Amino acid sequence: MDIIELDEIDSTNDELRRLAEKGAANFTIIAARKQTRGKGRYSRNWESPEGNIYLSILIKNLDVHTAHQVSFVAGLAALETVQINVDDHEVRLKWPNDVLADGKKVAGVLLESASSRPDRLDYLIIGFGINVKKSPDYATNMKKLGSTQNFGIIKTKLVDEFLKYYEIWLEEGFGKIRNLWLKNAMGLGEKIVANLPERHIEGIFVGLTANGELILDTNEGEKIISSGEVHAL
Ligand code: BT5
Repeated sequence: MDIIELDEIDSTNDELRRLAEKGAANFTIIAARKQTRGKGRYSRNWESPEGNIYLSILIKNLDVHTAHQVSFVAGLAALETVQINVDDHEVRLKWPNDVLADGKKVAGVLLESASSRPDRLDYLIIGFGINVKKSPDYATNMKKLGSTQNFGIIKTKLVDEFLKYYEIWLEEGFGKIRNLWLKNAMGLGEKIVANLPERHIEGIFVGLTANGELILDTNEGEKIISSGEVHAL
């Protein structure tokens, strides 16, 4: 798979959106050495100095009802990528798709989409930020975790792992992806808190629904969380 390599860009997601609007092909991939306006979810900032991976993949014409499941496909790919060479550390997925090593964030994924019809997405952009050599103080990176892997190999691995899990999703369905994801989940069976815009909900993280929502067992029964932030208690 070819990767369009850029030295610097505002955001690989934004650049890929611009390319998509001009008709870029399915599975166009772009990567940049650094970003000047890297983005997280909810318009948050993603620190993007040179030395890390910033890579976005374009997928066109997905079913609008299942497209968000690709978020778990992407999480698994990021997890496998971070895990090369960092065996002595606990690398886990945090819902919906952060990768944490020893409890600190080492990678994040941002999904963005566009649709002009009710049933299909025109496209989905999957943006990966993987801290290879640099990270904010509160986070971590692969080098700190002992990885000596070559940058190019890590990038190729990320794309290969994404395509591998994407194929599994297409052929075996979300159930398989969900199970793989849960095997690597942080806090399963433990008490966590979900921060929603209007309130916080505490409960035991018991699993994911058939659609990837978080299931919390709370004092008021089972609650289904479809978006937001979760933290260990
Ligand atoms: C994410 O958002 O984790 C998604 C990050 C996706 C970044 C990629 S890079 C390629 C593509 N192009 C883009 O412009 N974005 C994508 P979220 O869960 O909202 O986490 C954001 C929060 O993580 C921030 O508010 C900070 O607290 C923290 N943070 C910022 N930069 C970080 C970094 N480099 N490493 C770890 N944590 C970081």
